[in-house]
Amino acid sequence: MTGVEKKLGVCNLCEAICGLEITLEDGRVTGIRGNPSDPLSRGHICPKGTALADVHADPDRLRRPVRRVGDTWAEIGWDEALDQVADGLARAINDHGRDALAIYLGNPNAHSLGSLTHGTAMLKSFRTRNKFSATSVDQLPHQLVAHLMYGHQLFLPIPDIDRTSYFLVVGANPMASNGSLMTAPDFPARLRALDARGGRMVVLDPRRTETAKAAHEHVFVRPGTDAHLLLAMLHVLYDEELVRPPGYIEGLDRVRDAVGPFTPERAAEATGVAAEDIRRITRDFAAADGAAAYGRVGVSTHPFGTVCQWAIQLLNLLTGNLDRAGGVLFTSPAIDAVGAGLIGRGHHGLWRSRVRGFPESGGELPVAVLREEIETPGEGQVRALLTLAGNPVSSTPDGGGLDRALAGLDFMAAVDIYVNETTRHADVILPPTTALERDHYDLVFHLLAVRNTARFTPAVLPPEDGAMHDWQIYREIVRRTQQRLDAKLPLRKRLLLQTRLAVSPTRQIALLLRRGSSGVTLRDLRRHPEGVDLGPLRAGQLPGRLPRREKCIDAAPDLVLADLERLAAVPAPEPGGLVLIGRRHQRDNNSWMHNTTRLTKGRARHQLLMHPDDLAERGIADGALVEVRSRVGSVEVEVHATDDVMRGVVSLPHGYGHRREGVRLAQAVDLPGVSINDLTDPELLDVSGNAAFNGVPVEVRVSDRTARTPDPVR
Ligand SMILES: Nc1nc2c(c(=O)[nH]1)N[C@H]1C(S)=C(S)[C@@H](COP(=O)(O)OP(=O)(O)OC[C@H]3O[C@@H](n4cnc5c(=O)[nH]c(N)nc54)[C@H](O)[C@@H]3O)O[C@H]1N2
Ligand SMILES: Nc1nc2c(c(=O)[nH]1)N[C@H]1C(S)=C(S)[C@@H](COP(=O)(O)OP(=O)(O)OC[C@H]3O[C@@H](n4cnc5c(=O)[nH]c(N)nc54)[C@H](O)[C@@H]3O)O[C@H]1N2
Ligand code: SF4
Ligand SMILES: [Mo]
Repeated sequence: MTGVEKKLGVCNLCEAICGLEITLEDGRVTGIRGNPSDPLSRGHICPKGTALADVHADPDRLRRPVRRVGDTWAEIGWDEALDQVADGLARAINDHGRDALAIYLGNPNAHSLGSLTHGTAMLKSFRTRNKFSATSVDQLPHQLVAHLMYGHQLFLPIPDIDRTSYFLVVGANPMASNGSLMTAPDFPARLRALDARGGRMVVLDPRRTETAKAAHEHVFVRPGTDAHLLLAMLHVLYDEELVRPPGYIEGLDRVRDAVGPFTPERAAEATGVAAEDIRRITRDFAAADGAAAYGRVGVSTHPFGTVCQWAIQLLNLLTGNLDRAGGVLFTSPAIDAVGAGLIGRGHHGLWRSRVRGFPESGGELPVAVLREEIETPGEGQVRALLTLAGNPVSSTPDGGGLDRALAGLDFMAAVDIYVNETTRHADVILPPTTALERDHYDLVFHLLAVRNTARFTPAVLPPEDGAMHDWQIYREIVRRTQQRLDAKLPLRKRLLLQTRLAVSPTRQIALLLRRGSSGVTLRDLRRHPEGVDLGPLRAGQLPGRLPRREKCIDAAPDLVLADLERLAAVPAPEPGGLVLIGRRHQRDNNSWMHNTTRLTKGRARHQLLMHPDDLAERGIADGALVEVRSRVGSVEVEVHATDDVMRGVVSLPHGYGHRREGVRLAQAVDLPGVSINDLTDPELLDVSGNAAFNGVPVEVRVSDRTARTPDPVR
């Protein structure tokens, strides 16, 4: 059969969840564009969305399970592969106990329906304390703060950017990232609308980013010091009597006392932001008719991420902007994973990591401790690892150290589609189908979106012959591992689990929609594959919707207040020192998708960005090959002079550095660039356990090796 056909699809690469219109010719994808009738994304698409076709067609992508044989890989059948995985996992557990198995979940799990419905069940079945995920190199502080203040780790207020008149952005670059914990497809259009209605966007960032350039005001802030600035803003609110909190809040006396010592003058010293600017921004924020403060990766992967996210919540709360149109609001998704209890409320400190004694948060340990749990002998040592859509060698602090540790595991399995920096250590890799081949409903990102919508997208392409979906793989791993365990789950639990795993993700969505209060059914969504509009975010829902049993917000969690002492004790930065921050680019996607020319062509963007005066001071020429050294390691990379970074700050993109032995990503290994996480430090953690990637002390000097011809930049 031949012919041209158009189908509606969805992009699952970032949190913007754009609706797509996909052209198929003879079953091959020949075109992808944004779907203008999607009520949320309204036709938006970015270059990565178009590259979804390349993932599907990628010759590097694994299509059959593979087993490592020495330095090479052999394709094997599913049955054999799944048995080998179950053998390896069960052996570790039977011989050394449940905690001998560690699991790491990467970012794409949040973007796959099957992983959300079936992955969680699989994890529970292993009952290991060594559970890790990208959460602890990303948004853990948000979850901990939401858990402590509101009573649920994912009860997160979303900036109402379509109605706000003052958008304060701290450490986020939505012009490149398309928004995070704020699903906001076509951020540029939303920003133009804000501007047209006379609103302002103010950005606090150590780099003059794409977002900073589009803002009404950009203020440089020294990396890692934002907590001082945000606390000083709270201080000003009290000092100038601008506080007007709602009635359903407790602990405000303690907040006022706690922020007392954090004056704008003290903040100016720490952050480099003038005290008068801090006062002015605070006054403007408090006076605005609908203001939203928003902080993301820049103040999450941060030494005081939890304090920062708490202070941002309080900025919104104390100025009356929580639960108010134009402020920050809670979504009302058709499937309310929070309200319905699909996701647990969260907890902290129920157990601790074996070696460093770091508390768990929400059932996970900080991935920064994974390496020592593998390398330190003794009862409870990690012997086997299962990674699910994750690349911790590239994504976690001291990835280079973890890389070496993985080589010492008894057994490793990966559910992944590539042989990359991490999965090259696996004994077996199980590759699931990819985005275009599976049904999708966004359980996570509707929950975090700036507008209430619902959309179900049936698979655009049939699975390739003999392929398995991730949820089918998980189901089989559970079944086969349980069979082999000496200490199986109790029969009742096992039956319950099997019943749950037997129901397909799509069927689960149908049931969950029926349980929700939107009135939308799966049939409705099948009839409207472009998506259904459920209206703008709603104001005035509190305190009724608060998950906390007291129906009251805790403004002063002990854990956060105690961390202010740690903040107060931080010594002043070394004069003339350099600190490292990361960055994202519109055409990069974390640590993968570097093997498509569609995204990598054009000017190089892997360089270390450094201020011209900092270069001059060290006698380094623009374009030189430099050595960047931290406590943990060193890398060599070309430097690019730019005053887009503040003095004392250098920046490397995250997700680069594919030239490791055995990586099978044909184009990516030729891409210049190094891994920033060969420099980041697992000792630098927020109180939540989140990695503090921002503000890592480094030294930069000319490399001993002769510089290669510098790549042209931007
Ligand atoms: N220094 C520094 N480090 C960072 C960050 C930073 O800003 N700076 N950012 C952090 C953040 S926010 C995040 S989210 C993490 C991400 O860290 P990770 O989640 O560990 O890494 P990703 O790069 O998202 O890797 C995704 C993996 O999933 C595989 N994959 C892709 N699609 C599929 C699929 O459909 N199914 C399966 N099974 N596998 C698939 C890819 O091959 C790859 O191995 O990195 C963090 N690390
Ligand atoms: N194109 C593209 N889009 C993506 C991704 C991608 O890899 N590429 N990844 C997706 C993922 S997993 C995530 S989590 C989101 C992240 O989404 P964002 O948080 O919007 O993205 P980042 O570019 O990491 O923005 C962090 C900003 O914080 C700044 N910063 C660094 N240190 C500090 C500091 O100490 N203080 C302050 N105030 N700012 C600081 C950085 O300069 C940067 O501009 O993006 C998602 N979208
Ligand atoms: S902004 Fe780009 S990567 Fe993100 S969902 Fe839309 S098309 Fe995909
Ligand atoms: Mo992320």
